[in-house]
Amino acid sequence: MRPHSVNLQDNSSQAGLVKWSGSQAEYSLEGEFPEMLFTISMDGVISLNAPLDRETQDQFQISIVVERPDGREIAKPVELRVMVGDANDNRPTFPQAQYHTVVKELAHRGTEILTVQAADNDDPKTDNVRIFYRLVVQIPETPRALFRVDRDSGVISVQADSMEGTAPQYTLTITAEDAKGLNSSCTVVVTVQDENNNAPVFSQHEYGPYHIPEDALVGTTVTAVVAGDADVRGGDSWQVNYRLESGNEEDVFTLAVDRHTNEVSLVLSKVNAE
Ligand SMILES: [Ca+2]
Ligand SMILES: [Ca+2]
Ligand SMILES: [Ca+2]
Ligand SMILES: [Ca+2]
Repeated sequence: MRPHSVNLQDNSSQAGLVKWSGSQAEYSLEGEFPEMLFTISMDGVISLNAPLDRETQDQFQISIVVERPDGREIAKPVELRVMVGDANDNRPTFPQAQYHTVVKELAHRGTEILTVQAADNDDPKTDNVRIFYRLVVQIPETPRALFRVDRDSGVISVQADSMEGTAPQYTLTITAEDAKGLNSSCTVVVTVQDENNNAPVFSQHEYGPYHIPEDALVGTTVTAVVAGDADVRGGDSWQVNYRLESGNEEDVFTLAVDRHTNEVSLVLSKVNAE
């Protein structure tokens, strides 16, 4: 015999399902379900006594056993299949509350920096798990719209033409929303990685003249100058290397660089042995 089929709604506890039209019979239910979830009355009315959860169990096979008061079977048990339809009772959630990623300063528009993916436990065959991503907050706010998130894929990419001159770090809030409006969010911390896009520049084309006393000792500093570099102070792209290009054929001078300030000293390294 084909089982009877009943459709119930996820997350609800509507009652009064089936009435067995029998006479002088005792009813009982058998099957794999939590005790007392389904009960059958003396009239043969099957009741649901607690909310169903499709995400725990999406169908039940129940046998309705009908017996005479003296225990003799009236008929073969009736098979009842209860199907639980999905309700949108799960919001999409991200596996992590916070993500960290890096974007290079010279990254161009469209560069992908991270993909976020939320999961939704509702029925995959329904819109209850159809997820849309949105970037809702960028801190700091300016320059505006540096990044975007693809609505369907969760791919976060650079929206600006250039990241030059931006803040060193941005915090983005991304939401995932299912087609029925349940949502949650995560934050993405984006660190902008400096690149070497600024050459060191001397503030003057020419320094001096400087006068060195005849009796100056080896180690005397003649002068100290600095070439400014607009890359991030202290980073590799900011460190300046100097060399004496000409005029020091006799090795009279050496250079000493202060790594903390980029300042270079011209130091007397040889004195004239008369
Ligand atoms: Ca559900
Ligand atoms: Ca959902
Ligand atoms: Ca730079
Ligand atoms: Ca530089």
